Order: sequence, then C-alpha cells, then structure tokens
Amino acid sequence: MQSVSTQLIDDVFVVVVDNPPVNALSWHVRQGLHDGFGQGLADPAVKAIVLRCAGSTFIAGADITEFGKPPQGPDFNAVLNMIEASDKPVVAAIHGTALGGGLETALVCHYRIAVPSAKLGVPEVKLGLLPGAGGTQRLPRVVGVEAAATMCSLGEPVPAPKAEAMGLVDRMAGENSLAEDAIAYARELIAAGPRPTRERSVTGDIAAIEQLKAANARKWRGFEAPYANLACVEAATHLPFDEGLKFERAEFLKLMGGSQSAAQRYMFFAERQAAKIDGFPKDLPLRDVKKVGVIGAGTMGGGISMNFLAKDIPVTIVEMVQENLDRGVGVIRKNYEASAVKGRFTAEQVEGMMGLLTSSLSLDDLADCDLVIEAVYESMDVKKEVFGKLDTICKPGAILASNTSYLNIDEIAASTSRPQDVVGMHFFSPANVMKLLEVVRGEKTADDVLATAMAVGKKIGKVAVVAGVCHGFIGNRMLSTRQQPAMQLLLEGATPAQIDKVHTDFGMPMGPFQMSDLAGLDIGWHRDPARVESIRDALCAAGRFGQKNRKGFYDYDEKRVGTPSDEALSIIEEFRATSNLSKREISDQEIVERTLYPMVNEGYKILEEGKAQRASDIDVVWIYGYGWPIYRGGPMFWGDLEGTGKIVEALERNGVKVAESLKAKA
Ligand code: 3H9
Repeated sequence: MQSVSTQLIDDVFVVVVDNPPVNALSWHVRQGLHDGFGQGLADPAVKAIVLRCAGSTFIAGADITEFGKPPQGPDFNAVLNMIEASDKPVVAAIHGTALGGGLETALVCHYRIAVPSAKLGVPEVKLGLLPGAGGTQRLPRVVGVEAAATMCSLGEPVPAPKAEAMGLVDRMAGENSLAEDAIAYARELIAAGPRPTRERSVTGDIAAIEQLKAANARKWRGFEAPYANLACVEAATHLPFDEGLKFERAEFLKLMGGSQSAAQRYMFFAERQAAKIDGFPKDLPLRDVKKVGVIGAGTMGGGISMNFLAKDIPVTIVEMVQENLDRGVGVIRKNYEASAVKGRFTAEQVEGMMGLLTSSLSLDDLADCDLVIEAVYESMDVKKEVFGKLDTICKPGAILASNTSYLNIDEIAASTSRPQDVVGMHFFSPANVMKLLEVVRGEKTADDVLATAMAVGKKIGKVAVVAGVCHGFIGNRMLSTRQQPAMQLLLEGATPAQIDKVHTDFGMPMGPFQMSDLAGLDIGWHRDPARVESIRDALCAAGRFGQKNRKGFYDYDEKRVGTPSDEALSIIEEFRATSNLSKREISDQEIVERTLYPMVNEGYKILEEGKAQRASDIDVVWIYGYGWPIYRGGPMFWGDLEGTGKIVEALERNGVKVAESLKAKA
C-alpha cells in the first residue's frame, strides 16, 4: 500500500502523506514515513525536508481502527525519533487538522508552518488516552507547561493564529499556497539548521496543573485520562526527556488497556455510525431546509429555535397567547445575552440571531416553512389538532415534525393527508444544549424526510439517532424501566439519597429522584390530594412538587441545592405503613441490579423489536441525552462489560422478564 510519496524540488525534499479520509497514521503511513525520510536523509542533494499531506487535512492522528490489533509496520516512536534526529531542517506544513499523533509528528519536525484555517490539538483525552508518542513531553518544551497541560487534559484544538502566538506554529502560510510557502520556508531554514524539540527546555510553572484540576474537578469526576495527561506533563518538568517518554509510555499503555478508553473509542465510532441509516444510499437527495417553523414558545420550543438561529436559519415561532409569545422570545434573548457575557457570542451576533426570529400568533405564518417542529403540550388530542391544521396550511413537501417524547407518531401522522412528510424530532431539555436528537421514523415516513431530519440534526450540531415508534422511543422507554424499580426500592427500605448516590457514583449526573424533582413531581399527577396510591401521590398531596417549589424528594435552598428531607422521608414511611411491606436493609449492589440491569434488558428488547438500528445507537442516546458516563460506554456496552450472564441471573432472580436475545447472549 503506497500512501506516502516523495519529491525532490531542487534542494528541498518533500514527503507527502495521502491516506484518505483523514491521513491517519495507519501502519503503511508509518512505513512510508520511515522509508521516505530514510531516503531524504541519505541523499546528499537534500538540504531541507518538508512534510505535508494531500487531501483535506494534515495527519489527524493514529489510526484508531488499529488499536487493540497486533502491531504491524514500524514502531511510531522510532519513526518520530528518526525524523527529529534529522541533520537537515524539517518543516511540517499544516492544513486542516493536526491532531493527536498528527501533532506529535509535527512536533518532531523542527519547524511548523500552517494555513490560517488549520487547527492543532491533542484530543486523545477524549478517547480516554493521552498523546502516546511524545506529545506530553514535547508540547511543554514548545508551548510551556500551562498551555501544554490545558491542551492535553481538555483536548480542545487550537486555531493556527493562536498556535502561532503560543509558539506552536512558527510561520503562517497563505491559505492557498501552503506547498510553495513551506518549500520557501524550508529553504530559508537551511542556514539555521535543525532544532530538535527534545533539546528545548520546559518553561512555565507546574502550579497551572493544580489549577486545572481544581477548575475541572466536576467535569472530570470518574475520568482517568485527564489526570494521566497532567501527570505526564508534570513529569516533563522534572524528568530527562527519555525518562519522560518512558513515563508517558507506561501511562499510555495503562489507559489503552483499561475499560474507559475502550468505551470512549467505541463511542467515537458509535457516534459516527449513528448518522447512518441502514439501507439508504449516501447520496439520497435531501429536502431543502432554509426556513423553520416552531410551534410553542415554551422551554422546549424556545430551546429548539435557538439551535437553528445559531446556524443562521430563520425561524418563525408561533404561540397562542401574546403574553406567552413575548415571554418565550424574551427567554431566547436572555439566554443568548448570557452566552454573550461568557464570550460565546458577540453582541452583534446576538442581534443577528434575534433578527432571524419572527414571532407570530397564527399558524398561517408557517405556510412557507420547509420544516415545522411542533413543541406543544404533550397530549395526543392537542397534537392531532395542530397537525390537522398544519396539513391545510403548510406548503407541499414541507416536513412536519413532532417533538413528542412519548406519543405515537403514526397516530399523529394519520391526522394529516401527508403522513409521508411526518417524522418525530425529539429534542432533550435544555434543547439548545443537549446534544441528542431522536429522529422517530413513522410507518409511512418517506426516506428523504427521515434522511433530511437526520441531516438537519447534524447541521445544528446534534448527534441524531433513528428511533422507531414505541412508547418513549429509545431513551424514555429505558428510563421508565429504571424509575419503576427505584420507587419500589423506596417502599422496601432504601432512601432517595442512597439510590441517587449509587447512580451518581456510577457517573450519572443525577439519580432517579434528583431527576424527578427537576422534572416536577406534579407532571401527570391527578391533582386529587385525597387519592394517594403511590409515594409520588403522597408527596404531591403534601405540596411537595420538586425543585419548582423547593420541596420534593429533597429540600432545596434558593440556589436549588438539595438536601435529604425529613418530611419526605416520613411521608415515604407513612406510605409504606399503608402497604404490607416491611422495611429492610437494601445494598448498593441490589440497587444496581434492580435499576440498571433492567435498562440493559430493555435495550435488548428495543433491538429485538427493531426500534433501534443497532446497539451502539442506544448507547449514543444514553450518553448524549441522559449523561450516562461516556467512560462506561452506554448501557449496552456496559452490559457486556458487566457480564450478560450475571445480568440475566439477577433479572430472573428479581422476577423481570428477560429479553430472548439477552438470554441467548448470556
Ligand atoms: C492518537 O493519535 C494516539 C497517539 O497519541 C499515540 C499513538 C502511539 N483513525 O469525523 P469524521 C474516520 S489517537 C481512524 O466524520 P470530520 C471516521 O471514523 C487519535 N479513522 O470527519 C470517519 O469514518 P467513516 C487522535 C478515523 O471531517 C471518517 O474518518 N486523533 C480517524 O467531521 C471521517 O471522520 C483524534 O482523536 C482516526 N484517527 O472530522 C482525531 N479519525 O466515514 C479523531 C477519523 O467511515 N478524528 N476517522 O464514518 C476527528 O476528530 C475527526 O474525524 C476529524 C475530521 C476532526 C479529523
């Protein structure tokens, strides 16, 4: 396989990597670099060397598909050491993204030239890894401890102009003249000669490392990789270079062999796989979406609108009452302004986005929209009425989407004369923040409507997943299999705090009862205080509605920080007394078995029924919609790690009907 070519242009030798789509460092690229540089180094006519890439990007990293497979081709570090040891100056010419092993390759080159649009970074931490080819040792020698620690532990790429200011890029090239500019630069450097990064000294203060840990303590809870990255950068400050490399290698191998990185690498591909619709050609023509209508200016409708406005897509938002419309538009503005204060937008951008928003009290104003998303009250009758009206108003070919989180899309579609244009687009609250979008495929949804809804999701920065019609689709359907046993455990003697802690220790952002309090306990409550048939009824009857009135399963202070509530506990005790259950000790393990294992089981049922295309889509839903810890890879991946045999045994012991496919796997 020939993925590296070379060329001698007068006295400058050019090595070109061409390994689409992202020029990853597959074994044949490492081989090609080894051979190409070998040739350039041996040739006395060569006075300087340029490394550049064909296609849309510089090397975007190691080839992740090779991880975990038997090694092939030359050792990457050996190739890098050979480049760094060159006695002729070596220039990396960077466009697109120089990421991970790609940036590490650029760091062994003695100088770096980049186009203004390029980005440079070490995103390994997002794969549960660290730069394992010298990045943690060379980066602090080029940009200093603080910048290196930040780049390694957060994994965010740096735009080329900023990289130049940091000293990571030495020279900016013209956006369209990189190849020539790099050769000219290399020629200029012949007199200066090589500048091996390993020989430079580390600058900066390690106090920055502790500051990063303190600032990100919450975000990094449960993660191993950010800390390992920082340990390596810190090692660079006190170990000789080769010792530092050994330290980095050992840390890298530890992470690579662990389950966190396996989960995060799996998610990298799962996320990309989710965008694919089985049986659809890649080039299926899509419908044009240039103007969007949103019905409902409440929390969901407002959040949904913000996604489109932020991508320069005009939105018409419709409400029934002027006061609600004004409030909804006001909230959108307030949210944007708050982001502007944090530096995410400029004041002009906020005005620009608000300028794209039209508000209206009439559905008639949606007549020219290409996509209309309904986000009204969760009632089948109300939704049917809205869709019936849309059918008479919207232009032919417009996509009619419902943001319902539970209801049957087919029934909604049947209230129109164009069920082929109807699809579910289920956003997660807050809709402008949460990355998940469940795209619900109705029985009659046209292929191009489904594909367009998925593409729209991608355009507005969501991870979109196809779901089939069933109660609660993928995410909420699995959620309910957790909520029911959690309630039952309360009756048997566990406390809300104990159950929630098991979930937060597992890595979830909140437990089942914290989530119920956030959503509101009175949602769907029958509103009859005399009718107490569940713990939820008892809490509502006592006026405990959740965070909204600072009393739910927990008591909340004015900052909405919850503490266990004696009153809630005694309401639970009283309710237990009306049942014939006696209180007993509940172990944390039992909580895992009874609340998490049923979710895995439900995932298998969803797959059996064809309501999700693949197991990894279910994992994507739980990671991006509900905050399942990415380092545990989602419920399906975690189920395999935990052991399907163990799960089946516990489910059967607890009287849960086990999915046939799960049984078969056990
Ligand atoms: C590393 O470098 C370790 C070293 O420190 C040490 C070693 C000792 N490998 O995202 P896209 C595929 S770790 C294999 O849709 P975009 C991807 O699956 C690595 N395949 O495009 C997809 O395939 P398909 C550190 C890869 O334009 C196709 O390329 N580097 C890799 O939206 C297009 O990808 C990273 O973590 C890879 N490294 O974004 C960077 N990367 O079409 C990871 C991509 O079949 N990559 N593919 O679905 C990215 O962040 C984005 O892909 C990138 C392009 C920004 C480059």
